[in-house]
Amino acid sequence: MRIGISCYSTFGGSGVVATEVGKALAARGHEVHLLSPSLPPRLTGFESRVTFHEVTASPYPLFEAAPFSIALASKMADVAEHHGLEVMHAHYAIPHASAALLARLALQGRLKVVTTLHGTDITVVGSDPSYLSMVKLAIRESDAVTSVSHYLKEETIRTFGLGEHIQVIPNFVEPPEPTTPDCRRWLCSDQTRVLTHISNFRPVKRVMDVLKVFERVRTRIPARLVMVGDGPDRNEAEAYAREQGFEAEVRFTGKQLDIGTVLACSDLFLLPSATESFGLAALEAMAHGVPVIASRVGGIPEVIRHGVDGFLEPLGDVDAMAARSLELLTDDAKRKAFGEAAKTRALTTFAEGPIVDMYEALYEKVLGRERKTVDLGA
Ligand code: GMT
Repeated sequence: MRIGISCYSTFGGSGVVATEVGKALAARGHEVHLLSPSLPPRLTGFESRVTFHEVTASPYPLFEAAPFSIALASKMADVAEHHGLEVMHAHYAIPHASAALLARLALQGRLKVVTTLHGTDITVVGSDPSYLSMVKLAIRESDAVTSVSHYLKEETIRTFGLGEHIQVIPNFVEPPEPTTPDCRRWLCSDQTRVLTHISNFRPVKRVMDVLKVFERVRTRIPARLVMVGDGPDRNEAEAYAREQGFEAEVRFTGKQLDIGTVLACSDLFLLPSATESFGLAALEAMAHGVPVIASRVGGIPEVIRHGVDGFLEPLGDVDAMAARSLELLTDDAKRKAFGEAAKTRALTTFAEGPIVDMYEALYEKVLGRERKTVDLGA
């Protein structure tokens, strides 16, 4: 098949999933065209069947803001026309799905549109009156719609009153590359426990809760906190660590491409989000054998089993999260058992192969074809 994939190029999970789906499809012999405002962070190496198309909205004095959605729709239509794309897979409803529908219109229906809902496009920004009608249109008019968790499907139906046809296709993770746990050396001694958080530091991630959990843990055991990522709440978090006098125990790394090395050095992952449709960062931690302490919200319980791969506590309950953190950090055998369970779950239930099979089968379904075996030599 010739497939277009449209996504954001930021470090967020939707761009990660879109890029990994594209790479996996290309490895199966499909021709993949990735459209994004800039090179997605996970598209680092040369992939022989992946072509990248940068989407740029040209400025013009009349425009108050360059219309990215129109530039994206135009690029989708051009790439589909010139490369004979059959399917455009839009990752994140706003504006990828509505742009894909416009491209389909421009091509008089000669392009199928598959939309994947990732989370905040429904739960946070999607229900904002300035986007709501277009998100509804995307859910109603796409040839197929997927969501990354059952929670997100239910939330879509609850918010928009439609979406019974949505197919749940969860996110996936690949087995981690072998890494040497080098960062332990710059972080701490072997007796010191390492807690990690990775996110875009937006309010929904509640990074202050991460700091407050760590603050409680550090008074009981030697510990370090690694904060990976960047975003609006980073300054407040850094200031809090300084004001409370534990800034030397917290390392803010900023955005990192190599999260594998950080996770390989971690004993525990913290994800106290206000909402999370899935929690891809937690799944990546689990794949590295790192247990997770998270809030019991959204789709997180579909990923992390309470008392098996980690612990889920009420939203904002930093005392409970700290107590659970200490429970695992002070008991090596328990932490190892949780880490092993987490790894097994990540690499079996959320293994790449069967999940990419689901996307492949869905494309074939919208194209009205029977399932075919792809010849890798083609
Ligand atoms: O978490 C974010 O704010 C970024 C967002 C994105 O689109 O990249 O993440 C969402 O999609 C991820 C991939 O499907 C999910 O793992 C995240 O849980 C989801 N974020 C939220 O629901 C807050």
